[in-house]
Amino acid sequence: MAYLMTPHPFNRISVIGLGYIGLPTCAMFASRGIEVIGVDVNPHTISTINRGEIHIIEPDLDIVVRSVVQQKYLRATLTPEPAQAFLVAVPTPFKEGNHAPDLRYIEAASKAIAPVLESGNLVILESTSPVGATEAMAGWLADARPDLTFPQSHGEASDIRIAHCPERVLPGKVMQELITNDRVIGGMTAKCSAMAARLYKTFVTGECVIASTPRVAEMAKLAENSFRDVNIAFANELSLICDKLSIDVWELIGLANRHPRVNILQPGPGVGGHCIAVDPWFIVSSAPDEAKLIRTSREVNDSKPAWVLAKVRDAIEATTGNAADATIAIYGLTFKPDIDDMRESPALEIAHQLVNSHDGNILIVEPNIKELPVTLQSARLVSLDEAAAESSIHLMLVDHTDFKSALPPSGVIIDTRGIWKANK
Ligand code: SAJ
Repeated sequence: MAYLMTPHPFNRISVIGLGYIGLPTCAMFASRGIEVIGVDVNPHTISTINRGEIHIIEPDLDIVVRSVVQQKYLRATLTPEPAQAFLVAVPTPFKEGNHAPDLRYIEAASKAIAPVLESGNLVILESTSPVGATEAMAGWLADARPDLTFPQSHGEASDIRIAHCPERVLPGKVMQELITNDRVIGGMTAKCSAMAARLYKTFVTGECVIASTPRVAEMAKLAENSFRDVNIAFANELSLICDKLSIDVWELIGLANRHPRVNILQPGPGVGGHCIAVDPWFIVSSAPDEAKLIRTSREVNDSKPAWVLAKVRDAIEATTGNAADATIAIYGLTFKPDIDDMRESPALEIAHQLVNSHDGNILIVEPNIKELPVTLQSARLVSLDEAAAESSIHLMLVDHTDFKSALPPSGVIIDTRGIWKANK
């Protein structure tokens, strides 16, 4: 009996936005033999990728990108080209001042791909988005292409299929989690969802779970990151309470977590990154009167850097009458361990404040960067040994693997991650 294989319905797809999510997603599809056109507004990003190189740090991404560019499965360009499916993975920041979501990059991406859309195409919004963003994207596409029909007006009979499928991968484990995590798919109609699920099944081994609407899929992603933010805020609040009551918060959490239904997260200098420090505000912005706990958690986490800075000021006063005599070593600048990403990093914020206010020397140890950001040029990037030998105040901000194996230096230690305590 002849064995008939169903041909893969997608042989050419396009990813708009070649950042921390878009580029790994390109790599995944391309490594499965699909022609991928990556689109970005940054010419440097385009030329880097077309040389088979990458402009971000993410384990194993470089190997895959080099291979798929060499084999001509992945090509990057500034101008969108026709494809069967378009995945939009552009930033969704909030507006300065009021934390309202800023959808300008989704709008720009919609307007950029609209001219090349063809009947039968699928458009997926992957960017973490406020509730209603997928419908807004559908509106921008429809406005630009009155000759095509869209699900909001023509339902299952539409020319174009539209879905939201939020990315949910952990920076540092993107290449693994893209494959194994379940995906939430919220199509504007059942056919939109089915088509999106078929596309992701190209490389996803996790389940592709269909949500009833794009709105619930949008909210699911926001709820996931808010859940984590609220739980980290609980740990950060405990660290303040324990400090006041002269209790070691790390010991406390270790003891409490021995309860079978308790799993307290780790306190730190605050919450960073472009996701957890941002996404809960989208919920607050949509439901300001109801989202009390979510807003307070954001405020608790955002206030932690100021608390750490007060601890440093206390340490300076306790060790020397003259601040200029105190050399401060800062351990870590990134928003979490073993990456180079400093976006929304509380450690970077603390370093900036100290560089701008401290009269003495500041040394910075950050094994994941080769040079300091320009805004920190008056500080010195040094090795762990140099920092330990030359400083009187040691401020541990990021639990990098290199730091965890180092012995605590002598002098005053302000350890926001609880790693040197364990080494004592
Ligand atoms: N943090 C703590 N204590 C903890 C855990 C984390 O202070 O116990 C801090 C980290 O130091 C960091 C921040 O929280 O500053 C966020 O780090 P993270 O590792 O919790 O999360 P992200 O931002 O790297 O990735 C999150 C993930 N979301 C969830 O785990 C619910 C990821 O799955 C999402 O895909 C990603 O956000 C995203 O892109 O939205």
